[in-house]
Amino acid sequence: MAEPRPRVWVSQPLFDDIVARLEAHFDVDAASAITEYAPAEIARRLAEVDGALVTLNERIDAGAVAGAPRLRAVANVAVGHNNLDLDALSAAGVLATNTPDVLTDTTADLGFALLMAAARRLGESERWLRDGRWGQWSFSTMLGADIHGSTLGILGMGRIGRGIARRGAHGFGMRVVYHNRSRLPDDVEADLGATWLDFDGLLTEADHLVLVLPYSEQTHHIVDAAALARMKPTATLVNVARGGIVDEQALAEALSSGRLAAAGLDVFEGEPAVRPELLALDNVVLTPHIGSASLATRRAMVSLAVDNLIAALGAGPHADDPPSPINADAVVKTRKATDRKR
Ligand code: 8YV
Repeated sequence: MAEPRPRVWVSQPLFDDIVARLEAHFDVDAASAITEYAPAEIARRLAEVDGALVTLNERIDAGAVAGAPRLRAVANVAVGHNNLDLDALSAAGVLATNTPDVLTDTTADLGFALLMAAARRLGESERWLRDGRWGQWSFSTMLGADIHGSTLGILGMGRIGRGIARRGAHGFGMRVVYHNRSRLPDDVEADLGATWLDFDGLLTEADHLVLVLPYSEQTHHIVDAAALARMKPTATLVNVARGGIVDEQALAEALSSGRLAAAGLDVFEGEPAVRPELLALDNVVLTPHIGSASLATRRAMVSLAVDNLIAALGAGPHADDPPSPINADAVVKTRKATDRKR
């Protein structure tokens, strides 16, 4: 008798034509409407499948995988994977994958757009014009901070950080300084025109500071009241990483007291909720987590996640060799140990 086909769950409506590629290999249960899942519902879905294609909105933790004996792969449609408990997935022998590279430049573009919008007060200017206040114009209306020739600070120098460095150094003649756990090789620094500083040096020297580091326990609220107090009062802060990196209450206070000139935020600690204190401020530009949101890039992300899921479940031309695994080494160890016990 033929083996039953593996079953996969697709948690949200993505691009139907791309998701349809899964059907060549698997029985697919794809959500037809945007859905907010309670943890028990995620566990129930995972219990029935061999693989899942999920977004950042689905938290896959120990509880979610505990009752999912068939589950072998979770493909995240995002490069960040703080929604996945990797230890729990690895311990259960579940391979997790993400979508790096395809979104690097689109997200770097958005980081730069937010930086320019915040420093040059675009949101505030537009609201002012629409409010019919142009008649009150004076020579000091909407004075902002220059981008060109200023010092661009970058916290986290991964792919997106480097994309932002390139835009700043080569496009706007900025001096680029960065802080990262590990320094880049000299030739990469030279190519980017970027100089490593310690965290305090980065805070004090940057005219504009862009956050692009992964979120973890170690980076939770790394930009807190003390860090904000070290920044120039004329500085701009941009966050395109994860909301939890910034203490938003401290940021709102710094922005409203004039301790910090401006901010551009694409990510928030309680997404989709945004703190009322931030919503009330004119000197912060707020966008709803659209870093990777160009049509071409979102399609490329779904396509890569589909390739990952097909390969991770041992099908397709790259069977068992998915393009972007996250926890492959740990999973191999778990699976070997499980095989030994059998
Ligand atoms: C999201 C992101 O994937 O990739 C990431 O880590 O934060 C974004 O690209 C996207 O906003 C969909 O949730």
